[in-house]
Amino acid sequence: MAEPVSASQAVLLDEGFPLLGIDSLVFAVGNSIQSAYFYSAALGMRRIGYAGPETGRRDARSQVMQCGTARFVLTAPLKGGTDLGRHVEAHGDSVTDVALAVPDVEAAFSYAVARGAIPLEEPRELTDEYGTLVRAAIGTFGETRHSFVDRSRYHGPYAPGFVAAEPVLEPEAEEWFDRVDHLVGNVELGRMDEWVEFYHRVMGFTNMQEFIGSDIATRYSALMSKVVADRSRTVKIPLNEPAAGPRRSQIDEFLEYHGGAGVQHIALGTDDIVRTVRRMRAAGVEFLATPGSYYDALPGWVGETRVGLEEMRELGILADRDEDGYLLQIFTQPTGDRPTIFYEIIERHGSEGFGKGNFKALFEAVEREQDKRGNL
Ligand code: TYF
Ligand code: FE
Repeated sequence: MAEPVSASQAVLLDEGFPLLGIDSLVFAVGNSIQSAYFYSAALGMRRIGYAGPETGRRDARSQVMQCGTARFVLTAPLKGGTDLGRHVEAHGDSVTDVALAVPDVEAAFSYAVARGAIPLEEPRELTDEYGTLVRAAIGTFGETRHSFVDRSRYHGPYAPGFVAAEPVLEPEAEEWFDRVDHLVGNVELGRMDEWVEFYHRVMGFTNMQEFIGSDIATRYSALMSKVVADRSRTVKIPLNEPAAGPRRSQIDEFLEYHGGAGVQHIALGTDDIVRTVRRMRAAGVEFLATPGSYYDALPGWVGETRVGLEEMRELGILADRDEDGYLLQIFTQPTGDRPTIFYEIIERHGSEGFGKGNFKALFEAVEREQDKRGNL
C-alpha cells in the first residue's frame, strides 16, 4: 500500500493540501423516497435536488437533502444486480462517500495517490447549463471513499445530472442544525493506527489531543479511538477500533452488522441543542437514555452551561468541559434496522473535544442498548 517517500515528496508531505470542508455525505439506501421522508420529517432537512429515471438515470434514484451547510445525498438502486444494490445488501443503509471540498481537485488527488491512496476516479470536469464541477475520488476505510470536489464554478442544485427538487416537507425557517461537526469511522481490530497513519500520509492530517487509550478502553469503553483532523480543523474524523473488555465491544457489533469498517456516526452541529432535540423528539427520533445519577453529579464538575440542569435531564443532553470551554451533546439510537449508523447532536462553546468526560456514561448507555439486542 505505502510507497517509499522520496526526499522531494517528504517536503510536500509536510504541506498537505488545503481542504475547505465536507462537501457532502453520500449514502447508499434501500429506498430513497422513504429515506428522504425520514431525513425531512425526523432531521428537519430540505430536499433540494434529484436524479432518477425522469432525469435520464436508469439504474438509481438520488435525493439531495440540505440543512445549513450539511448536504446528504440518498441513493437507492432501481433494479437487481447493480453495485449499489450489492452495497446495500452487504452494509445496509450506509455512507459510501465522505466528499471533501477542495480548491484544487487535481492537486489533492495527485498528492494523495502519490502517497499511496487507492485511486477510484480520476479527476474530471462535469459540465451542464449550471457550470462546471470538478471531481475525483480515492478509497478510505472499508468500502468508503473520499471524493474531492471543486464546485467553485458550479451553480446548480448539486452536480451535473441533478435537477432542482421541491422539499418533501417544507422545513421550518429556522434550521435544526447548521453543519456536520465531525464524523466517525469504525475500523477493524488492530487497524486504527494504520488508518490514522493513512490520514497523516495521504491527506496531511494531524492528530487532535483527544483519544481513548487502552487505560480507558479496558475500564469501560471496549474501544480505542484517535482523532485526525486537517490543518484548519474543519474536517475532524475520530477513528475507533474494538478493544478487549468485560463484554463484546460496540465496535465489534458494528463491524458484524455493517460488514466491515464504515462510518459509525455523524455529528450535526447546532447553536440551540434544546430546540433541535425537542423538534427531533417530537418527530419520533429516539435518543440514548442517560440515568438520573449522571445529572446529580454533573454540576460538580461541569459548572454553569447555557442550558439548565433540569432541561438537560429532561431531554437527556450530556455536557463536557475542558480547558477551552464546554460542549453539549446527545446521541440518537441507530436510525436504521442494523445497529450501525447513528447521529449525534452537538452544541460547542469553546471546546474542540468530543465529550471525553461523557465516555463512561455514554458507553454504559450504549451497552444497555446492546443488552436489549442480546449482544453480550
Ligand atoms: O465522536 C466521538 O468520538 C464521540 C465519542 O458510540 C463516541 O462522540 C464514541 C463512540 C460512540 C459514541 C460516541
Ligand atoms: Fe462524536
